[in-house]
Amino acid sequence: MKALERLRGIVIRASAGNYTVFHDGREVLCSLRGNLKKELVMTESASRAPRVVQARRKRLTNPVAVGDTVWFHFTTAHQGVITEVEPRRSAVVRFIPRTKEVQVIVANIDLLLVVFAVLEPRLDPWQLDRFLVAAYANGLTPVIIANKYDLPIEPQTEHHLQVYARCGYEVIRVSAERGDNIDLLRERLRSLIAAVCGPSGVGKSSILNALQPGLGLKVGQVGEVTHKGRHTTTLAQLFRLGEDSWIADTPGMRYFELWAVDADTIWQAFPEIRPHLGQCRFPDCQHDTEPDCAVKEAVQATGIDRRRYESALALAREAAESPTARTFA
Ligand SMILES: Nc1nc2c(ncn2[C@@H]2O[C@H](COP(=O)(O)OP(=O)(O)OP(=O)(O)O)[C@@H](O)[C@H]2O)c(=O)[nH]1
Ligand SMILES: [Mg+2]
Ligand SMILES: [Zn+2]
Repeated sequence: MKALERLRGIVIRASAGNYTVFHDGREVLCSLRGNLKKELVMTESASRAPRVVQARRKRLTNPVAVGDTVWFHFTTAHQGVITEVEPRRSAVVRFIPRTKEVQVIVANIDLLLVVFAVLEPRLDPWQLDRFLVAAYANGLTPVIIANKYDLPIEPQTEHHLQVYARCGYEVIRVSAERGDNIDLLRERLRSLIAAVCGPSGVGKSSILNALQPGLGLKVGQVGEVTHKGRHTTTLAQLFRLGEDSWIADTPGMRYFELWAVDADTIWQAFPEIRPHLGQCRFPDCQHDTEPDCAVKEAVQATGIDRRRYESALALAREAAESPTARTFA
């Protein structure tokens, strides 16, 4: 018999020990080599993202996740077994309080598309800030997608979008319905793995459908209302866009649960505030009522948006009060 050929692929679906691996234009249903699970827990990759580091200290429920690059070999004409998992570049993880385990929702995401509508529902910058902090804590690069650009834009919303752009965030304005900037977005995603997140009803599924006609995701249906007290079994799934781009639809990511994110990390998550950190009179300055606070001075003296500062302050307070599991969006 011919020696088993090792092949490389990407996990696009995972459920109950079965992994769909995409390789050379086809899907191969794979299982895991017997003791791989144990080994992987020991050798989880060394990413510097705060949450990934935290994740390595906790037990992982799923050592192989959607988005992982794996090596496998065929066991039958259509099925295979995964023998190796490459180290992760990033991981979106979720903490399950009941079992104290960590679940990787999706691995190796290059970009996180934070989708909001300009109207219906109106863009809520406080909520958007939470997603952006969550992206930072997960070590992900966010891109703000302002959808429903076919609807009238209120001056306040336009103002918020300009503030985000000034802070250095990439903002792409699209209309899934009319097709505005969908080609531009598709180009932006080329050769990358992206995931969408954002509140319900903003048009995430509509954008995926517009990017990839024929995908046929259900639109206009409000998804599961809450994840409280349990975790859904539905994890991410990767959809292929064109030749070499992938986009994850991640049901769990409407609700970011941030855990073990401390106040410092929250302040650092604000790129316009970051350069002013570490310069306050008190090393443990909360940037609130303390005298000689470099952050507050910067808010007075530079163009830092006051609402963004207040948003950071509120999130940092929240983090200080309940340092463990919190629902984060
Ligand atoms: N006017 C307008 N409506 C849109 C646009 N994109 C989506 N919609 C509508 O917004 C509603 C919600 O769209 P979905 O794509 O289901 O939103 P979603 O973000 O996937 O929502 P969940 O799955 O509940 O998280 C639907 O009625 C869409 O037809 C757009 O660009 N313009
Ligand atoms: Mg949807
Ligand atoms: Zn300060």
